[in-house]
Amino acid sequence: MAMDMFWDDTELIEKIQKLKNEKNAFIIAHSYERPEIQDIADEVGDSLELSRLAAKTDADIIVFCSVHFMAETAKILSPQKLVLLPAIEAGCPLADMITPEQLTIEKSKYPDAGVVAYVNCSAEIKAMADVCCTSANAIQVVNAMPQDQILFVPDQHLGRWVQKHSNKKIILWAGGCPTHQRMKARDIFQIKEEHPDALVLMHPEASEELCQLADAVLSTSQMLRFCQNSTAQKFIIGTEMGMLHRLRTAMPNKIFFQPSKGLICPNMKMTQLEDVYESLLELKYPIEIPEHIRIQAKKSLEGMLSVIPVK
Ligand code: CIZ
Repeated sequence: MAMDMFWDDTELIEKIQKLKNEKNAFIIAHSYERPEIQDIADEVGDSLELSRLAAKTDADIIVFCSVHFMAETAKILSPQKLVLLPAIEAGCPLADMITPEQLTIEKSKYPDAGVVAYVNCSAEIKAMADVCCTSANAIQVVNAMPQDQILFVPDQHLGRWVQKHSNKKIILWAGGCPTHQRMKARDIFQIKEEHPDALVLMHPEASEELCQLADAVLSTSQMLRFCQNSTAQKFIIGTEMGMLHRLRTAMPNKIFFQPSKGLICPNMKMTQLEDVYESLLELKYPIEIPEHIRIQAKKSLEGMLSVIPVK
């Protein structure tokens, strides 16, 4: 009895909704968040879709259930709003694989190269780049650059994927997402054997070997649209497991498989309902960015949006 009461979230969810309305807050959750967090959010999406929604809403408070760089992106675009990250320790190992000092050194080695930063990086790195990109628009952004040489940071796998679709010379940074790297080719062979009629969709943060095994290489927003428009019924989803909840919610009649148990991002799973409640109650944890960095980082994000607006 006591256990049942402990795990019943109904009351907590009601308290969250009440506080949200009282404080005119907007709760957004990344597609990699826990199912119960996605379910209480006003919107679920990829980092940039969510930041743009955050900028459009007339809410005073944005509770961004995700990791630090994503909440930062929302703050860069909406400096007047209070942007809260409920689990302050939720970082991103990929974003931590590049520092401003390291980028300064690398830029000096390639003075003629344009610098393209995947949005999975800190506000400081965004501020030092010429332009940002997401996994949904990286190819178009790189191809629109005036330079022939591009220093692409910090994800080497996405950079390699872009290189396959570009005549530019891409200089790769040795970063990568540990979650996507835990997926192995043998996982795909095994699940394909069990479900030969399922299409394999791979995220470009996965290794080249895995991308080669896929029917399509897509960002999370592209995966959603692909599955909605496809006549296929079964899909193997090569990205963080939270995405399966988003796809199953949007398409309850289709079947989605997770190819590897390793596809779980510990940072994305840090935010729990209790954190969202406390975040709203105590206004924890506000994201702040020094204004000179925010202005430069905003230019890099706007540069990307001028090449290819995110729908
Ligand atoms: O930018 C994002 O939200 C991430 C991390 C992946 C994607 O493909 O949407």
